[in-house]
Amino acid sequence: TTMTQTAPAPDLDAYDEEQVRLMEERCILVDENDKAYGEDSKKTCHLMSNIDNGLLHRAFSVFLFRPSDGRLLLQKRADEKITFPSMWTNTCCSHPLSIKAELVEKDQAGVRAAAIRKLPHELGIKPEELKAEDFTYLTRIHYLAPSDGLWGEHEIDYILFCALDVTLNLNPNEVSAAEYVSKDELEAMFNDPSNSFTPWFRLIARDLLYPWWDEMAKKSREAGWSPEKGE
Ligand code: DMA
Ligand code: MN
Repeated sequence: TTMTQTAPAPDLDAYDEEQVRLMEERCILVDENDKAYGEDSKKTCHLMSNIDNGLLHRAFSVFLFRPSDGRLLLQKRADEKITFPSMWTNTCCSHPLSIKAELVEKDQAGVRAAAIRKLPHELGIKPEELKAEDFTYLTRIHYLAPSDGLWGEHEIDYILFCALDVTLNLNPNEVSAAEYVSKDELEAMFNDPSNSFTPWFRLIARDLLYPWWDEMAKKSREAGWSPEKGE
């Protein structure tokens, strides 16, 4: 391909063993039009040296709302995460992998399958509580964000919303805390300088979240729920 040579792998001994293992996952490489052209390791995809050479991969971000009160489920990333550790972010983010089921593009089937794989892995939600059609696909965003000098993100990120009651059983290697928040509670968190947030969550909150949150609440009201309790 035209891609320039990727950098040599850094020494990962300083990081959490399980998170290092997950760096061997195979991400889907895409061009700026989200056309898939290959695969490479999660490690290769998230090294800033490769991102600086244009390496781009496919990802997803789930925003899950509690139907009874319209609150959004946030997670705090575990201290063990190699990229963006210990930051508050949306419900769940990860990557569809370069495997048959997660490469399917029609109706975003691959991304939905990846969400149904990762919500249980990170938050302990039972797979039988999740169906592909529970997710509303909003849009894709292309963004680049450094984490530290070594690591970063450069993705085409599929945004998925859902309103669903779920049971939580956090995986401490992935998530150190989870909280349902109203808009006011989220604003208060943003205004508290002791909290840090992932750059993509800040971006989506700024550009996309609130109108859709209102839309979600309206649909919930029509279905007989009472989201205003969460305001
Ligand atoms: C990557 O999330 C995806 C986005 C949209 C930033 P992540 O770092 O949480 O991935 P994973 O859970 O697979 O480590
Ligand atoms: Mn990524």
